[in-house]
Amino acid sequence: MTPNTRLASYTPARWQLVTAAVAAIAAVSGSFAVAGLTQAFVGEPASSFVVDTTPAVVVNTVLETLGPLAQPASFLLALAIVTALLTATVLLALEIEVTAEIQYLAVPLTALSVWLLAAGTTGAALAAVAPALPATAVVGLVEYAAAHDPLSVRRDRTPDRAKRATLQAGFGTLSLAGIAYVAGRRRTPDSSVPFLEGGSRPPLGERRLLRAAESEAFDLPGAPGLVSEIGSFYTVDINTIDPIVEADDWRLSITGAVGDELTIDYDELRDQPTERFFSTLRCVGEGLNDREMDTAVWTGVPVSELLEDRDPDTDATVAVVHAVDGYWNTITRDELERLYLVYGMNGRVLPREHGHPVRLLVPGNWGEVNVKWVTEIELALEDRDGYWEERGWDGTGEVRTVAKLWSVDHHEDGRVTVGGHAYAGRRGVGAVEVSTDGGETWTDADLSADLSSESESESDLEAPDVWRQWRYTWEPADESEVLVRAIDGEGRLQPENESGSKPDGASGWVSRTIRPNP
Ligand SMILES: Nc1nc2c(c(=O)[nH]1)N[C@H]1C(S)=C(S)[C@@H](COP(=O)(O)O)O[C@H]1N2
Ligand SMILES: [Mo]
Repeated sequence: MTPNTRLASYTPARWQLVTAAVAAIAAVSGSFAVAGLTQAFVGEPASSFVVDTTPAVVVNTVLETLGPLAQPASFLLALAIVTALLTATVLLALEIEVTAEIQYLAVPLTALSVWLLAAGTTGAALAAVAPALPATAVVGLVEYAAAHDPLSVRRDRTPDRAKRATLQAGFGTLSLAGIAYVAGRRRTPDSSVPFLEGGSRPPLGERRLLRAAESEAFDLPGAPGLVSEIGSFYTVDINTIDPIVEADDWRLSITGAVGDELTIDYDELRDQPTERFFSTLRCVGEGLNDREMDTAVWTGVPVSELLEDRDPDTDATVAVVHAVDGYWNTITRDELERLYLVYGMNGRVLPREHGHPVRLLVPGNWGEVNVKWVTEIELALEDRDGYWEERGWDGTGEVRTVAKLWSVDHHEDGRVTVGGHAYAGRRGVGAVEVSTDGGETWTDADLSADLSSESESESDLEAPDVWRQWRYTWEPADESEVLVRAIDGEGRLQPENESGSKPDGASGWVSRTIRPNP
């Protein structure tokens, strides 16, 4: 068989186009399988291109009309762009082969051009092999099948071998895409969020804290460690689609009853003296044993540093904090003194869903005080209701004490370990007590280390608040009613009386019926 006859069977341009498109989809799939949603994924540069070049007006209109579908839609657009680019690349390779009349020339050309495109746009040379390989395989298989396989072609009603081979490769690629989706999802770290100082790991200070949390944590099946992973850390806000605020565009103004008004941008904030510390967030709206309570290592700047030589009006009793999404909240003067402007979470840049690029953190207070996507701190002489206070909540003060029962582990020998997390804000957790007889008798549970002393606080600010894990193991003779309660660092017992979360947080002791394993 001469190259010419084979190529003749290949001339219908649309089959070249289909082959190229199939190869492009295989490339995107291969890349996703290996890289997941990271910087090394070929879809990533197109995705940031879409985000960067779309004007804010368009973004907002799209957000309004598409609502929660806006994010997947823009991602699909990015995928379409990169698939089109790759298709054009492979098409060019096939075209060159036909023109040069060199059989199989398109195979190495595909390998080279897809790799170049992927490596050039992502900057990840090794990971760029992942899209290049499957694309090359598709082109190679189609060419090979088109050139050989006369027998099966004869049995086939389709006379065009190339068409048949292309369709086969297409089905193969579809299954590849399915597998790639699953594999890539696994590989997508919470960590498509870059590290604070770039590179491939958290900065040293944050790493020290993360390691401390890891080594001190109890292993409680079904419950988080002492630090919650980004991605499983709860999120609560008033938005269907969170705002996108680029670090370069971010400004914070401190206004109102302040001597010198002050505007600071992201770079200036990052030049300020930094602290890194553990702090737990808990939403006032959560049910007693729910999971809207998590802990991270935060990196940020104490606002007191910024205010120091601004001479704020001593009559200013409150500060109203405003955010990009229209959310606002009022904090007291005392809370202002111990407020942080946070830009890092677990050694990474603050993720979008947690307020990128900068949020507030008032350690020890309910979650709603910790305004995300913050834009303005307005010092004021009179108290003002915040967003949730206007809606009947009263959850801006210090958190209530709670012990959660999040983990039940049946051992083979019949013993059971129950465990969870206890939190009491800046009061700290002093003890956790467990009853296995419906509250008749109580025993101290094991407590994980108090991590607050590990926090790195250069200012005089008090070490911020952090939860502790508790666990208790016993051998239930029969069905037991397990109850758990915390005692804060000031010796105060978690209140027993039960109430729902509105307006100021759920109250009561968590209980659970445990049956011995049959
Ligand atoms: N800008 C803004 N900040 C916000 C909110 C919001 O809706 N908008 N929700 C608050 C509430 S009710 C809680 S519990 C915390 C949750 O923070 P997280 O999503 O980082 O866990 O954010 C607070 N900050
Ligand atoms: Mo909340």
